Parts: sequence; C-alpha cells; structure tokens
Amino acid sequence: TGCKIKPLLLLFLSYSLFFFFSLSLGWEEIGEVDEDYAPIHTYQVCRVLEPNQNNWLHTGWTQTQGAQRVFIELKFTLRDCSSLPGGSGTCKETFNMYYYEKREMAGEARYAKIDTIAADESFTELDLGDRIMKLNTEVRDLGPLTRKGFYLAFQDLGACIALVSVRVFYKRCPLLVRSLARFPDTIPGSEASQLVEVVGRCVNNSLALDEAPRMHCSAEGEWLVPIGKCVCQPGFEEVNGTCQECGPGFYRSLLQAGGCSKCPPHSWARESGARVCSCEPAYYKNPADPANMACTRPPSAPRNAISNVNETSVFLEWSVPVETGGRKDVRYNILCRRVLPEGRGLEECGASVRFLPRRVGVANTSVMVADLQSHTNYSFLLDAVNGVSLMANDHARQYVTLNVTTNQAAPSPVSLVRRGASGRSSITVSWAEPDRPNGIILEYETKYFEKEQESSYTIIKSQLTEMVVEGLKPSSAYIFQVRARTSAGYGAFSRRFEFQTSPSCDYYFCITTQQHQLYMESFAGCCHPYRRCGYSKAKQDPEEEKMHFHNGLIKYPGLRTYIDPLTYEDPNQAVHEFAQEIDVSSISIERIIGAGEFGEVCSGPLRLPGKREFQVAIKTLKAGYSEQQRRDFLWEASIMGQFDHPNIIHLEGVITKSKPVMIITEYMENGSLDSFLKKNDGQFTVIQLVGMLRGIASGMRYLSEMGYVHRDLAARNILVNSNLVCKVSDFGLSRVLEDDPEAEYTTRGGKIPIRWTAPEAIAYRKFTSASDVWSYGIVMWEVMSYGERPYWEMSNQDVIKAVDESYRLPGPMDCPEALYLLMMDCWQRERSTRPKFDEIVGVLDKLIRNPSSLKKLVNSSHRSGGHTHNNHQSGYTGEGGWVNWE
Ligand code: ACK
Repeated sequence: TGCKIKPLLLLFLSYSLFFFFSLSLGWEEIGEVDEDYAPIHTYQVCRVLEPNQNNWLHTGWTQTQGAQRVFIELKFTLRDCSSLPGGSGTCKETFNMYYYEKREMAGEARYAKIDTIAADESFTELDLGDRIMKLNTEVRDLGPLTRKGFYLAFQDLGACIALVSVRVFYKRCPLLVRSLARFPDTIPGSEASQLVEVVGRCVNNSLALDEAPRMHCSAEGEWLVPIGKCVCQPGFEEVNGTCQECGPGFYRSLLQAGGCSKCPPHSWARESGARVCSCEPAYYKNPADPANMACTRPPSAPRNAISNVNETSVFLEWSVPVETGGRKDVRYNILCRRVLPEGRGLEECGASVRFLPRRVGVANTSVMVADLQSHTNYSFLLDAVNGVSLMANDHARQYVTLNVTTNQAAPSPVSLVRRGASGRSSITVSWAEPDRPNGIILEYETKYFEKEQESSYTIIKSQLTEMVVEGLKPSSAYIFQVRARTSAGYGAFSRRFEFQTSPSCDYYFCITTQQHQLYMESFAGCCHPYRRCGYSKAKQDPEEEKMHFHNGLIKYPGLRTYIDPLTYEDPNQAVHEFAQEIDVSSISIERIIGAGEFGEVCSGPLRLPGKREFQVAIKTLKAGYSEQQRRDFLWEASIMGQFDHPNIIHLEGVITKSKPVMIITEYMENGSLDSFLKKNDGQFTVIQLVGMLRGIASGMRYLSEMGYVHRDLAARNILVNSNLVCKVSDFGLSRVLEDDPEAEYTTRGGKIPIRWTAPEAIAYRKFTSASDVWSYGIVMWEVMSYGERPYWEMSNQDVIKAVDESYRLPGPMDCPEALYLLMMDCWQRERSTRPKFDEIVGVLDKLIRNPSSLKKLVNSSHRSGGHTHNNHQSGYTGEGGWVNWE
C-alpha cells in the first residue's frame, strides 16, 4: 500500500521500550525504503473478501524496565469497507490489541484485550489513486504491569490494515534540582491518578530549611506539589543551584535567601566562607545587633550637665554626647552618692531616694532625683551608655560629675496611721515618724472629723507619735490625718484613715440621753445589778463622787463608775467580775523584768485564741502566800480591770486557777517613768515631755471621772511604752501605800508617800482627786527635772514643815514657765482651788498647740540656785532658794 514504518521517536519525558515482531499469522511484513533509502517495515493484512479471518501479529518479549504503566502508540492506515469493489460482506474496519505478561508464550487464548482500535480516518480507492495516505495515530495505556515484561498482539478479524509504527514507552519524572534540593529520576506509580512522593536531598553546603524538601511524581512524568526547600549554609550563597563560599570581605550569616553581603562598616572578613565579620579594634557588636549593622562604639560623656535643686529634689539635665558611637540606643545612668561630713568620703544613696523616670537606662536627657535628705551634699555621676558599653572596657566610659547641696524641706507625709485602743468616746491613734523628716520634728498635727462631716474638724497638736482623741461619739466612724512639722514647716497630711469608736453600751451601764434622768433618779437610792446594793465607796470622798457624777453624767451619758471591790463579800468574785481568767497554757514567761511586793514581775508572749500573739507583763504571787496576801495581790486586778483608757495600764486578765497566781497586763517597753527619765537625762524636747505629762493627766482625768482616787501618783508608778506613751499603774487602796517604799507611817497611822502627798492627806487622810492633783504637780516636777527626787535629800519631816510653811519646789532647770505655773497651781494649799484634771489636760493641750508659749523658761528667781538636772546635789538652799507660794 506504500505505507512506511517510521523509526521510533524518543520523547523527552518518555522512554521507549524496544521489541521485535516475532510472529505473524496472516500478516505480511513488507520491507521498503523511505525517501532517504532508509529501510522501513510495515505489517499489513487485507483479507476482506474472505470470511472468518483471525490473523495475529505478535511482538517479541518487551521488558518494562521497571515501569508499571506503559503507553502504546499505534500508527496505521485502514481501508474504508464501503469503498471496496464487490461488496463488503465480511469486511471489518477495526482490529484488536492484546497483551500478555508471562515470559512463556501460551497461545492467543491467554492474551488479555487492551482495546479494539478503530480508525479515525479510513482510506478509499480514490485516495490510493491520489497517493494520499490517511495515517491514524492511536495511543493506549497499559497498567498496572506487575512483571518484568510483556507481549503485545494485534488481531485482525477481516480488515484492511497497514500497521506503520508501534511505539511502546513509559514516562518518568526526570532528575531535577529545585530549591537547592536534588530529586532523583523517578518512575511514576501504576495508577493514572497516583502521585509518588519523593524526598529531595540538599545539594552540597546547603541545609533543609524547616523540613526536608519533597516533590510528587505524577503518572504523566511531571514533578508536582513542591514542599520545603534547602538553603545554603551560612558563609555560602546560591549560584546556579549550588552553594558557593562567600569571598573575602563578604559574609553570609543566616540560613535564608540572599547572597553574600559586603562586611558592614568597621568590620572585616579575611577568609572566604565567613559567617560573620569581625569588628575593628575599639568597635563592638551587641549580640542583638543585626548582622548587617556596622560595628559601633560606646558613647562619649553627656554634655552641658546642669542641676537644679528644689528643696530635697534635684533636677538633672544634660545634652546628648558628641559621639553616640554610631548607635541610636544611647541611655543614661545616674549614680547618686551622699557626701559624708568631715571628709569621710561618699556613700551610695539608699533605696529611699527616688529617680523619675528611673535611675538607669534613662532615655531622655533629664531626670528628677527626689526624696533626698535636706541640707546635704550629694555627688551625682552621670554616664552615657549604649548597646555596646558593656562590651567595652570600663575605662572607655566617660562620666560627668555633678555636685549638689539640697535645701531645707518640710517633712514627708506620715505614711501610716494606726488605731490603738478605742473606747466609746476615744480612739488612740499612733503613727511612725515620716520616712524623710528632713529635720527635727517639732510636733505633729492630728486632724480628725466625723466621717462625712469634714466641714467641722478638729486639729490636735502633739509631740508624740501616739495620741488619744477623746470626746468622740460612740459607734461612729472618724477620719484621721496626721502631718509633721519641722523648722521648715508642715509636711503634707497623711492619707485618710478611718477608725470607729465602740458601741455606746458597755459592761456596766447603758444609758442614753433619754434615759439620763431616769438614771439620775434611780441612782439616788436604788440598786444597780452590778453595784450590789447602793453606791458605796467606803474609802472615797463623797464630795468627789458627787462632782464626778454631776460632771460626768452631763458630759458622758454612758459613764462608767469605779466600783470598790470591797463591796463584794467574796473578793474572788470581784476579781472574776472585772478580770478575765486566762488559761495558763496561753502564757510563756521569758524574762524577769523586776521585783514587785508580791513576787517577780516577768514578761513574755500571750497567745489568746483568735488573737495575734503579743508581749505582756506578768506579775506573780510568790509561793507560800497567805490567803490575805492572795486577796491583796488580786485586789489590784479587780481595780485595774474596771478601767479602759489609753493612759491607764490595761489588764489582760488573771491566772488564779493554777499556781503561781498571776496578773497579766500590757507590756510597757520602757518600764517606769522615773528610771526611764533618769536613763535619758536631757534627751527629750519640751514638747515630748509635755506630751508625756498630757498622757498622765488624761489617765488621771479618766480615773477621777470614774470616781477613783489613786493616792500614790508618782513617776515610779507611771509606766512608759515604746511610743513614749505614759500610763498610770499601781492600783489598790491603802495597800498600795504599804507596798510603796516611799510611803511612811504618819502620826495618824497608815503609810503615806510624803513628798507626793497633799498636806490635807498627810494631815488627816483627806485623799481626793484634788490630792491626786497635788501629786500630779509633783510628777510634773519629776518629769521636767528628768527623774530628780522631789525635795532632794530633805527628810520627810523637813518636807512636811517646808510645805506647811508654804514653800514649794523650785522650777526645774530649763522648765517652761507655763508648766511651772501649772505645777504651782496643783500645789495650792486650798484643795478646791487646785485645777481639776480636766483643766490640766486643757492647759497642756493649749501649750502643745501653741509651742511658742513654752519658750519662756522659769524665771531664775523661781529656781533653786544650785540645782541643775545634771547636778543632783540638794537644791534646798534654805528659804532663799525656795518658792513661797503665798
Ligand atoms: O522600772 P521598771 O523596769 O518597770 O521595773 C519595774 C518592775 O517591773 C517592778 O514593778 C516593771 N514593770 C511593772 N509592770 C510592767 C509592765 N506592765 N510592763 C513593763 N514593765 C513593768 C517596772
């Protein structure tokens, strides 16, 4: 038919499989040459006119070369049956293609059919005449193939075919280098839709970035879906799919795209393959600096530094350094040092000094240094630093020094106001000295007002850091603020602290204003449940009681009254009425602090259920006591237990159910006032001393209002706590005096502390609150002379005589006149003209509020000629040295 078999074509992605036709039954092999005289073969069959054709053409064994899927491309011509002369009864226009996978041939029956092949175009006689060859190309795929090879066969059932070429091939994904990863030549899978995943290998000097690179080989021999990639190692760069070393002077630092870079300024790389460049001498790199950043230097010192002092604050300001070292992260550090006096060098400022915004790493060119000490020299070192300062030697850093002297300043605010004991009408507040007193604190001002009633407030001045605020309403909230004053003026008030007074009902009485009248009436002759029968105060002055009730009830509708333990038939009952029994396991005795009349006085912690442990004083009753001694010992507790005042020693309770019997009271760190003053001779300011006196007077006012006469008021019977708060202690009746070594038997019997006692009490045992006022005058004198013994070494008889002759103690050394006048008032012969404790508190408050009134000291003519508080020799210099009151 003139058809030619063309040489097999080799496509890029396909690999041809070679075979030979080995067997042809009914097919003819036609050998020809093409235009170029190259031999070509065609296999033809054309038995269209003969019925029952079954002509087979077999290929030889064809190796798959590992392919699981092969393609068969057929080129052939096919004669149009209808164009055949003489009819086409048996003529066919298709042929069949088969395959067989086993090596040994086993006859056509074992072949599997691939497909029936029809021609797209068939030729006719006319075409032949015109020498037109209508060549058909058909491709079929075959798979999955499981063996090493296969046979193909073509079956003709009566067509006119010329098979010009049969090309068998498979496809492969060819070796590929992509993203620096090498993917090997890969045979696709057996299924048409299958993707074969292939892991690539990074080319030399490259590394996988994140994950191993992968690609997928499709059945069509195409690489699809790339995942991951490789990058050149640091010191290498990518050139045409390979990694090449960076040349000298260049570097590449990171596992990322991009080529080698030139070393940044002030750095170099002598060798090739550099990952980093080294800094030139005196240049540095911060580890956080990017690789492409130049090497840099520490900055030079700040310029034009100036200081501006405002009281105890200093504002420091400067300009940026000339040399920032090539960096933008210049910061400033300030070193604050206090210049110690007398050339003792410098001391770093403590944590109390504040730097605004901060001390180190200041980004601005100014800083405020606050809370310095007043009137103090400081030296500030100002240092500029940047991100490479730490890498440079210390001597490369340059400082600027600023010397500054602070000014006078008011004290800083009191930071914390605490509540101490609170009663129905009083609250004790205490506070710590301001953090920065900026001088000697002259006084404190306590401002208080009832909550939400700020328009009406009260200010009390005090010298101490504790104060009892009285005259408050029960069950009411009060706001307190405290401020300190130095010679530089007042500091700011503390923030507001809210404290509450106790409810108006108490253990003894609960009477409201409406009930007042009723109470007055009932009092006249009725029994009160707690009073046993009637109001009996066997050894108290009836006048005093009256005054007390009259005044007290008018002032304090809910006033409590002292009840004489003698009104109890059983003294034990009195103790337990007024004193709480404490379990002995709650107390531990740690130290002996002194000796009392009945036994040792000890101290130790008290742990009451639900309360924080606190220190207490423990008076013990020594072993072998008589019943009378036990009663006398506990007597004091029965009295003390009735009092609740910040200036009266507070009873915690008693231990009577075990031995030794104990009385537990609050612990007073500074012990008794007389020895405390002697120990601290000349150490207190007048205001502090007046503050102590005020406390004692306030305690005595309370006792007098309760109808209690102390009889032994003296500095030795006052205790002092760590806040310098003075509290009256040592209670009892005549027994107190028995205990007092100062007490002396008078001609009328009974022991009396002559030097402290009013003449009428010495003469005819007329003990009243007015005689307590006399004693208070003596205590004032003791306090102002730092524990001097009243009347020095004079005998009691001489004292009685001198006093009787109207001579009075002279004003102590450096004693403010106003105080001496108050003492003298207390020593009025006529007891009714002596001031009441209430008035004494008022006078002292006024003096504290107006400290200038204390400036005027006692006129020297009032003072004993030879006496000073340092010189304890007798001040009794005969009449001339004494003050004659009348
Ligand atoms: O002067 P002083 O140290 O204080 O010595 C006496 C001693 O015990 C005998 O009375 C001291 N003292 C008494 N009561 C207390 C107390 N509540 N707190 C501290 N010390 C106390 C007193």
